[in-house]
Amino acid sequence: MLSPRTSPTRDIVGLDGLWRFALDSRATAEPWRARLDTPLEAPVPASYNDLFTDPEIRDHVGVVWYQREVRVPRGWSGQRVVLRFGSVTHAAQVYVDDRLVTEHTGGYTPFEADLTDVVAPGAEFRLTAGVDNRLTNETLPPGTVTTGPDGRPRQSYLHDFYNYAGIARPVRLCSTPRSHVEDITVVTGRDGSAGVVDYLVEAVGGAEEVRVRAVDEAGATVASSTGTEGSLRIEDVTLWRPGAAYLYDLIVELVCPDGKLLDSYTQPFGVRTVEVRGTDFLINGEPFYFTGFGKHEDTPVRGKGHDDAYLVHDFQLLDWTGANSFRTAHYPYAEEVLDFADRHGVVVIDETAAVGLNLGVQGGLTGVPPTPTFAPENFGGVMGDVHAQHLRELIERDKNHPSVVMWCLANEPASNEEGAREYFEPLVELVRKLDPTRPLTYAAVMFATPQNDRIGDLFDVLSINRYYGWYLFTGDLATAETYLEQDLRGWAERFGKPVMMSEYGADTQPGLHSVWDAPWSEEYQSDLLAMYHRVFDRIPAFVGEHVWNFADFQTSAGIHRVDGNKKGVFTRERKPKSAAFALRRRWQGLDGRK
Ligand code: GCB
Repeated sequence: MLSPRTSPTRDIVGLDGLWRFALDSRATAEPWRARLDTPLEAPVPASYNDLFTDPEIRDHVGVVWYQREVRVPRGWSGQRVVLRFGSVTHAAQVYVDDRLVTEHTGGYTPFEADLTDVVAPGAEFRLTAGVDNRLTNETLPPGTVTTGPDGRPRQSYLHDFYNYAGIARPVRLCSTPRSHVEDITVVTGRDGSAGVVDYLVEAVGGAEEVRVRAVDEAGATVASSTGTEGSLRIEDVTLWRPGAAYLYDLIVELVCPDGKLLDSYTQPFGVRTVEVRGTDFLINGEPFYFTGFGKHEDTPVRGKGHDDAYLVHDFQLLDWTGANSFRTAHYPYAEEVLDFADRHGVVVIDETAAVGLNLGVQGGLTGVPPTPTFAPENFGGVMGDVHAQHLRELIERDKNHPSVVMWCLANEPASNEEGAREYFEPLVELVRKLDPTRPLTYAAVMFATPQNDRIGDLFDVLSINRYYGWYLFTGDLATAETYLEQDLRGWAERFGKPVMMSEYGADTQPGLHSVWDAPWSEEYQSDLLAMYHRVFDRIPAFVGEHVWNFADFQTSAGIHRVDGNKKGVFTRERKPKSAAFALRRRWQGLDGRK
């Protein structure tokens, strides 16, 4: 599925703005059949939870309705008309007037409905979307809905970030010609100083010719070809490098035998290679060391709604700290984020929404699950198929982004439990088939040790989440340092693969200071990070450090969280804590290390 882009043959009408909004419990039956009778309006894109003061809306479990009118441009006659949602969290039912036009489950990937035969150019239609936020043991992330004593549904889940829901990414009405480019896949390599660009075009329509050309940033055509499949050679190629992005455009045209242009689509791409060799992570054949963060899509009021102002500011702060990369913890981020990373040379580890495949977390620090995680009644049943579908949609969406250098299949799965290998083996096989070019990883939970992990050998890079000095040995950094080093050396020795820290950090209340190792103080956060860095620098197989988290973020209510998770080195409003300056000194090389 291609990202919506205008071209000489394609138009887009943005449908963002205020839509009518109502809880299902307050709407009439089959609310898509008429104008939604509600005093409320909700912005798109945004999560709906924090917009209203009514607690029933914030904590709602189930379906809500969004509705607006849409007019199809008059000039679109003879065109194919496609409605596209960037994401709906977590499941959607979409109606055009009285008709169901599409359904989709999975809260962080796009979906489309072909409306060509349903709507008419120049005419208006009523667009209604039902949005379901329920998480079950057949969704990713998973969760459980129970009924409280008062008969109300209650949602619980196994991850700590708040279950924001709604239409969180842009909605667009797009026109394409009926004969059109449906999909493009670009894979790049190098041959000496030349770039080799293998492309595959999927076209729908008649027997028209496919013309392909690569254009550089100055607008010069540097290579061209014809046919749905082929290889372009760019002499003296300018590589896409971390910190020094360079993008070419692949212009794909469908042309009639008489020379008439039927469709045109421009796919940006970067020429770069990614490879794991021994214990090195190589980009363009050069060792790359990840510095950066696990992030979240999370801002005040908007929740997980995409926001270009926060996008720009967050990337400014990444650059300011000297971060060269981030992980899309714990779900695929908006396409706008990856496009920006492509243009600005920021490296991305792209993660699925598979967070919480671990019942051990219910056992607290013991990690003992109440029932086995991969038992058929838990995640050993249909979840594997659900997970496979999430991976297909992720790779289909993100395969052409040069910024994406690795797929992360899951965060903190129960990789130490029986059944983990049987669960992950087919998924790893699937991803390697869909994309043989990118390395694979998963983020290992603290209960998974170098001794009991069952899946590390299936992957290319070992990403380790650890909280020594926070959840374990709280306030005792000396003991934490000993255990951390032993643990990380264990992973490096057992697997002989690159190891990176995918999470480490400490909750920190800005403004709290101490001369001692006092958890929650700004000094403790900085000292804990410095302790981890000493250990990393002693382990040769180490390829990166991603602090948890870039910024404070909202969580569900709990006695160990005060208005959310405070492990950010920036506050939720993006103000720096002391640790941000300490990281900047290390990552910008101001401490003399570089
Ligand atoms: C983890 C999770 C992350 C949490 C973090 C924490 O291991 O991967 O989602 O937010 O710990 O702060 O507890």
